[in-house]
Amino acid sequence: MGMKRRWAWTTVSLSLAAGLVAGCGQAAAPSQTDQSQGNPGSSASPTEMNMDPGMTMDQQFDIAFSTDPPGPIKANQPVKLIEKVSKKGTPISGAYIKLEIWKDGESKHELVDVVEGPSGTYTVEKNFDKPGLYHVTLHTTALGFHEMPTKDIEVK
Ligand SMILES: [Cu+2]
Repeated sequence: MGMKRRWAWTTVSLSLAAGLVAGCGQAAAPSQTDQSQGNPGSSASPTEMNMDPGMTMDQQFDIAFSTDPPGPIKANQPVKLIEKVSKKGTPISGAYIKLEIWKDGESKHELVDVVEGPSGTYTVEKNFDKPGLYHVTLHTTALGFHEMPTKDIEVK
């Protein structure tokens, strides 16, 4: 009896964790991703992963990304990363956003919080310590949907 309950609880926990990873795949640390791929228990239902070919990737809201200064961005100088979230021109406040930042070719990914300002604007000040190409994935949850476009930043 007690054994059964424990198993049931474990199953629920696992499926919850799997759901989180599936919803935001790129946010998972590389080591975690490797583990779940090698784990025979994590056979996430394949039907969910299949994209219906007739289904267009309709964007539920719009994301604009810019930097201040606009560029060129120099290493070891603070730069503001600015994300604007809107739908049909109307700013969206209260979005949940994490920026995932990594240098091209490097496995270390950094998750950064943003600060919400007026008019659907979300910013974070960042200091890139080395020149090179960086990628920024804008993990954005708003209106019950998740969008995660990736932008490139060239640091001189
Ligand atoms: Cu995401």
